[in-house]
Amino acid sequence: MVRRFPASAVAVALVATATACSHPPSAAPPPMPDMAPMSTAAPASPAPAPVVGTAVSIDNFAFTPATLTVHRGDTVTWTNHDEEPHTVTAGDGSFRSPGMDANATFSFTFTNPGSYDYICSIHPVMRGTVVVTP
Ligand SMILES: [Cu+2]
Repeated sequence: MVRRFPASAVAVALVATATACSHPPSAAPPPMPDMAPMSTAAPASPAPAPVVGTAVSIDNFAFTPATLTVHRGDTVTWTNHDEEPHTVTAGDGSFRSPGMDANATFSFTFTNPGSYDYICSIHPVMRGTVVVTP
C-alpha cells in the first residue's frame, strides 16, 4: 500500500504533464486570409513586352507582330508559316514580295524613316505596319 500511492501520484503527474503539453498556448493565430486580397496584387502574367527584332511571322492569316518598329537600315524578314500563299505588299509600293509559299521568306531593308502600311495582296484583310525610326 505504501508503494502504490507514490506510483499513482507519478502517473497522475505524467497524465497532467501530458495533458498540459497537448494544449500548447495558441501563440500563432492563423493569418487572416482577407487581409491580403489577391485581386489587387500585381498580375503575374507577362506584360506586353515591346516588340524587338526584325522578324514578322505570317501565321493563320495574320502578320505577327502587326506593328513592328525597327531602325533605319534594318532588314525586316517575313516568314510565311501558313500553307496558303501570301504576299507582303506595301501600300505605297515601296516594297512588294512575290507570292510566298509555305515557309518562304521575304526581306526588305528600310532605308527611310517612316510608317509603312502593307497588306497581303491575296488576302487584303491581312494588314501590317512597319515603323522605321531614324
Ligand atoms: Cu495572304
